[in-house]
Amino acid sequence: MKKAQNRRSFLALGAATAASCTKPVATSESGAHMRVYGERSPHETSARVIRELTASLGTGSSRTPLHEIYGTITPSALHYERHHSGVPAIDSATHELLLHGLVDKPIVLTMADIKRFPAFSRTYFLECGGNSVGDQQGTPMPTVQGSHGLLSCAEWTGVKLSLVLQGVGLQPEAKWMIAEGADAGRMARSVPIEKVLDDALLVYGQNGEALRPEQGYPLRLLLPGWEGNTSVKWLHRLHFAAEAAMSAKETANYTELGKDGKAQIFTFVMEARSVITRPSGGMKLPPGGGLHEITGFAWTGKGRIARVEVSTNGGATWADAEMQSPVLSLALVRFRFPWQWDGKEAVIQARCTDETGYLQPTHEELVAVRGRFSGYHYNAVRPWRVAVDGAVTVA
Ligand SMILES: Nc1nc2c(c(=O)[nH]1)N[C@H]1C(S)=C(S)[C@@H](COP(=O)(O)O)O[C@H]1N2
Ligand SMILES: [Mo]
Repeated sequence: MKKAQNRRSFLALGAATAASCTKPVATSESGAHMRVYGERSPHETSARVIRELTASLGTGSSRTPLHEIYGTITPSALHYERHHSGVPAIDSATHELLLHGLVDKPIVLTMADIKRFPAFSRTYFLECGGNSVGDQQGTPMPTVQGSHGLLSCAEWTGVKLSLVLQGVGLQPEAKWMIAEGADAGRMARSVPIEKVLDDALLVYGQNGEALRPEQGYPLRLLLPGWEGNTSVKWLHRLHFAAEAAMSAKETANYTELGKDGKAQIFTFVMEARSVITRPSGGMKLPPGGGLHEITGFAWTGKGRIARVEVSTNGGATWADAEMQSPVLSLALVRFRFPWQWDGKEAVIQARCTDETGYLQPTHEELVAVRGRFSGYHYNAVRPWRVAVDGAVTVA
C-alpha cells in the first residue's frame, strides 16, 4: 500500500516536469559527423578525481564518481585506478605470460594463446582494500567519491585460470601462486591455491572491449570479491610455490592492524558494505522537503547481498530498500528508497546484510574491534546529514 502511494507521487512529479519541458531541442549541435570510436556528449562532465602521490613516479589513484553512475556498471573511462609504479605501455602482440614453479610443464602463453581458451564473462565489483582509510582514522572525505570512490564494477571477460592450469599440471606441493605484474615495480601478490582453482580469472576484456591500459592491458588477474590489490595488473608471471612470497609490500601495506598492535597479514575478502550515493556529501537538495529517491550501492566479497535497509532518522528506525534485480553475486547491487523529506534536519544512512547473515557494522562497532589506526578493509555504515537548507554533509 505504502509502496503504491509512493509510486503515484513519483508519477505526479513526472507529469509536472514533463509539462514544463516544452522547449524545443536543438538538433545536431556537435555536427552530424560520425566517429569510428565513440565519445560522450560534450555536455556530460562526470569525471574521476585524481590523487598523485609523490613517493615514486606514476604512483597514485583516481576515484570513480559513484554519485553520478547510473545502474551498476562503471563505464571503463570512469573505473577507479590504483597504480604503485605507473602504467606500462604494453603491446598485446608481444606480451607473454609465464607459468612456472611447482608444475609438471612450465609454459609461456601469448595473448593469442590465452584467447583460444573458452571465454568466460561475469560482472564483478573491484574495491581497493584501502578505500575509506580516512573514515576509520576519523578524517572522512566530504564526498562519496572521495570516501568510497576506490570502488567500481565491470563486466570482465577472460579465461578461468583453473582451465589453463589443466594443461600445466599443478604439483600437490603447490599451495601458493605468486602473481607478478610487468609494471616498473613488478608488483606481486601471493594467492592461496584454493582461490586460484575456485574462481580466479585471467582477464583481457572489460565492458565488452579490451582492458584499458590503466586496468592492466593486455592481461590482469581478477580475484572476485577479494581486495583489489590481489588482482595483479599487466600480469606476466605466475609462480607456483609451497610458500607465500613475503614481499615488503604485502606485509607492510595490505594488512589490518588490530587494537593490540598485531597485524593480520592475509585478509583478502572484502566484507559486506553499502553506501548512499544520492543524496550524498556535497549535494544540495531544494530546501522545504519533498519526495526524494535515496539510492546507492551494496556489495560483498562473500557472495550475494540479502537485504539493504535505510534509516532517515539517525538510525532510530530502519526500513527495507528495494534492490534492483537481478542481484548478482560479487557485484554492485543498486538499491532505492523513496523518501518523503519533511524539510527538517535529517541523518540518512544505509546498512546491508549478506547471504551469510553478516550485518554491516556501524563506525563505532568497527572501531571498537579494530581501533582507528589501520584503515584497511573499512566497511562501516556511512551516515549523511541533510541540513534544513538542503546541504548534505558527512554526519
Ligand atoms: N601490477 C600491478 N597490479 C596492481 C596494482 C599495481 O600498482 N600494479 N595495484 C593494485 C591495487 S592496490 C588495486 S586496488 C587494483 C586497482 O585496479 P584498477 O586500477 O584497475 O582499478 O589493482 C591492483 N593491481
Ligand atoms: Mo588497492
